Parts: sequence; C-alpha cells; structure tokens
Amino acid sequence: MLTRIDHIGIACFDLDKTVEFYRATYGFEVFHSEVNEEQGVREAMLKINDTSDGGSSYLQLLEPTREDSAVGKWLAKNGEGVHHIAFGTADVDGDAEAIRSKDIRVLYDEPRIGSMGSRITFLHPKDTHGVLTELVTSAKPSADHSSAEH
Ligand code: V0V
Ligand code: CO
Repeated sequence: MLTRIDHIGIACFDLDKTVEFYRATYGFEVFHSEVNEEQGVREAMLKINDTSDGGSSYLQLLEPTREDSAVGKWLAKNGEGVHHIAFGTADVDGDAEAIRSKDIRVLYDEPRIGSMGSRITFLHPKDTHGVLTELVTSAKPSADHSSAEH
C-alpha cells in the first residue's frame, strides 16, 4: 500500500546553488546528501515533514553526474523543474508487482538502491499520464513500520 508522498524529485543544473536557494527562500536544510553512480545523480534530501506511516516526506534535489543519465537527458530537453514523484510503501516489491499486473511498465525487474539505502523502482511516464513515478521502501526499520502492520 502506498502511504505517503516520500519525495518530489527536482532536477537542477547546480546542486549547491539550488540547495542554497531552498535554504535562503524557505529555510529548508539538507537532511542527507549522496552520489548514486548507478542512477547518475548527486542528490540532496531536504526533509519537509514526518508522515503518519512512520516515514517522512522530502524534496530530492538532483544534479546529473553524466549527460547520458536519466536526469542529464531530461535537463537537456526540459531545463530545470519537477522530474518525478515518489510514493512511499512498506512493500515496494509487492506494490510494483501489483502495478505491473495492471499492464503499467515497471522499469526494473527488482528494486534498486536509492537514497539513504532505500529500495526503489520506477513506473514509465508514458503509462502514468506523463508523470515519472517512483515507489520507495525506506531502509530505516522504524519508517513504514505502522503501515507494515496493517
Ligand atoms: C522522460 N519522459 C518523461 C520523463 N523522462 N516524462 C515525464 N517525466 C520524466 N521525468 C518522456 C520523454 O519526454 C519522452 O516522451 C519519453 O518519456 C521517452 O523519454 P526519453 O527522453 O527518450 O528518455 P528515455 O526513454 O531514455 O528515459 C526515460 C525513462 C528514464 C523514464 C525510462 O528517465 C528512466 O529510466 N528513469 C528512471 C530512473 C531515474 O529517473 N533516475 C533518476 C532519479 P516523448 O518526447 O517521446 O513524448 S534517481 C532517484 O530518484 C533516486 C536515486 C532516489 O529517489 O533515491
Ligand atoms: Co527519487
């Protein structure tokens, strides 16, 4: 079951400048940052709020590490802006399979490693009314705890 907005992914050309914009304008601080070589991104997670399922919601600021990455290609075509949304779930495997059975393309056979050790997969934007949609199960045992019991 999808139980929260885990994050909104925002593509940017310069991560440091964009982080500074979100800090100076809204007061959001960096909760976590990392490089994900497989995905070709350098990212910063700005925590916005905790959620009723024991997880949290973030903004995920994304700078490409290479031009031929998903975010690099998207930026070259569209410029900066909202790149994807991510729903949180206690069971990314089960939810991805349930969605795949509805003839919606799930991009990975098995979830891959995402931010903060989470497990992630994506739905093809051409099958979701134009929105690149990610499913996330966070690594932290306490997050997703309450939804796992239901
Ligand atoms: C592409 N399209 C999009 C889109 N990206 N539509 C909406 N939102 C997006 N973000 C459209 C594009 O305009 C084309 O439509 C069509 O899809 C094919 O796009 P393309 O430019 O030819 O690119 P592809 O097909 O090579 O790649 C598109 C996909 C790729 C979605 C397959 O971006 C992908 O594999 N994404 C999943 C991985 C990802 O995004 N990683 C970065 C975030 P027209 O022009 O034909 O109509 S990593 C992350 O979120 C992490 C680590 C985390 O959360 O922890
Ligand atoms: Co993401």
